[in-house]
Amino acid sequence: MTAIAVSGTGLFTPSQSISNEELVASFNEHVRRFNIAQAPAIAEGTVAGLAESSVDFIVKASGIRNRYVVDKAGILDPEVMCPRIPERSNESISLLAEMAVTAGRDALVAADRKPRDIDGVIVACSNLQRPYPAVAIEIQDALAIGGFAFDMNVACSSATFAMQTAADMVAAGHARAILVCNPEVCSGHLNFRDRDSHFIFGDVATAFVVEAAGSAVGSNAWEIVATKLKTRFSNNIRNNFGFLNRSAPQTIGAPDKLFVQEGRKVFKEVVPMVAALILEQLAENAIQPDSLKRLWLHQANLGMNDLIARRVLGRDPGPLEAPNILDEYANTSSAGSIVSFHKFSADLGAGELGLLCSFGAGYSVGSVILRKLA
Ligand code: CO8
Repeated sequence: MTAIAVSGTGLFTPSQSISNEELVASFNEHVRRFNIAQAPAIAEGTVAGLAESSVDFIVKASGIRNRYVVDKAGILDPEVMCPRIPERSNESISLLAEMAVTAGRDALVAADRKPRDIDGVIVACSNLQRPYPAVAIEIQDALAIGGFAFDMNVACSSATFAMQTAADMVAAGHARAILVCNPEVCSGHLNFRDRDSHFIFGDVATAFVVEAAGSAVGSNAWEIVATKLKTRFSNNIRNNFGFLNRSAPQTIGAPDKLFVQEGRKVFKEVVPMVAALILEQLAENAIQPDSLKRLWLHQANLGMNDLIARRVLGRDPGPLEAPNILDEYANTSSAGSIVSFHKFSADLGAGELGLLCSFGAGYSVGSVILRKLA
């Protein structure tokens, strides 16, 4: 079997950000206005009054302190509470493709590759801007890459599932190298009026190049030692937005057409599923957990990551063993573990092992053992 590598990564971070303090101030203003407007119905008991959000709760429950977004003004306006993103003409590059192209160029530079060296583009993310033409084909066109391109979606696990897909295609000889992009405008699908989840997500794009390990020349290239994917159906993270919505017009715009989750159930059910899958994968590859120098985990919740790291390592992780980017980026869905890998992998030495793992809606878990090349 040909050895395959992730030979370079790229990152696009939006220029605007929102702190917890700003987000909570806007949410609480919405609550105040709603409760005043609905005061008679609340007093009668026919409408439930809304409760305020709190910065302390957000930090304690999630570890999130900040998020980057593509439009701050719309999200923070209590009368709007969603990003305002003007439609672009079909002749202009779409927002998702634009973000991915920036991250993709970065990844090509890191891998020391030119577009002519790449034979395929995969966009792997939670929320695609449109059904077709594939955003990946738009990126392929913008970067002047040959070969083929397609979109795929496994929610938060999209990047790791695409890593295995790309690795399989390169190993099978279908492409010399593939650029995988993970553009995530999570703010577009987040219900900023929902107290339980309004703080969870941020926007970002990541990208990485997958090619044969033998030809990888990037200075931070990692051989893919093993991949392991698992899915198990659950309704605990769900979004019912889709093309059939117009066929049931009475529920268009209902809260379930945005991100909805049973956060506590997700926490309880996903932690054991992820820890078991990682331990199984390590055993199958005769790798001791202690040999892993770093865990680049999906960035959904700090408590979840601490627990998973503890179960895998059998002890508390050291400060840099399972790096956290949640505090700055919040949950960026499929891109989160790649952001962590992008920022916290270059310092490791040749031959050292790390593990990249994403998990989320589906449920889905994707785990990749990586070994640093020389
Ligand atoms: N401020 C103050 N108090 C609050 C707030 C708030 N904002 N929200 C809830 N509370 C209160 C509750 O009312 C409750 O009060 P009480 O105890 O009196 O009933 C108390 O705080 C505790 O509430 P929870 O039990 O809900 O709080 P948790 O400790 O469970 O924390 C979390 C909530 C942070 C959501 C946590 O459960 C969590 O992070 N779970 C894991 C979730 C997760 O990982 N999800 C992954 C989904 S992402 C994915 O797969 C991709 C989807 C596609 C992306 C879409 C883009 C938008």
